[in-house]
Amino acid sequence: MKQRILVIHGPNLNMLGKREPEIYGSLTLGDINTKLGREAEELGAQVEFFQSNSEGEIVGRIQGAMGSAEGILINPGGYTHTSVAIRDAILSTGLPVVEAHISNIYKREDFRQKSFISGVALGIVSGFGAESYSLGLRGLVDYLEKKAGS
Ligand code: CA2
Repeated sequence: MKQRILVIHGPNLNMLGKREPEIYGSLTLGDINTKLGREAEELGAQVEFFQSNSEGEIVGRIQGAMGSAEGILINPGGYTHTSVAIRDAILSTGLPVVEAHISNIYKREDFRQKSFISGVALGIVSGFGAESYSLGLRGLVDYLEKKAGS
């Protein structure tokens, strides 16, 4: 069975490639999604994309993933460091979640060094630029395939 992965991009990630390329690189969100789509196909998986600047919409989409996705790859953006609601939504679905960050949040400002999401994530990838998403996707699909085969 094809593993269905929901990819969620949090607030401001729609600005990728347009501002702050020294921190977040030059690829746009569209470029990253196209790359992930190709990689998912190579892995025999299927991806669906969602971006929102609104915490409530992200919570809603996570809840909506129950029954329509086997796993979630999420870059919660700034909500990483503030959102009990996104953490609770992840827990409520019971779906495996991989947290991805373009930058290495642990070598940035103190306030970025706390993630509300990591403690409920299957794993996290941080600091590899757009490649963090690709690495996260591979890890998640690998986990789901092993689980399905066991
Ligand atoms: O490194 C990451 O992926 C972050 O999740 C990105 C968030 C930041 O708040 C987290 O601490 C780490 C910010 C996303 C903002 O993206 C922009 C992209 C281009 C221009 C401006 C913002």
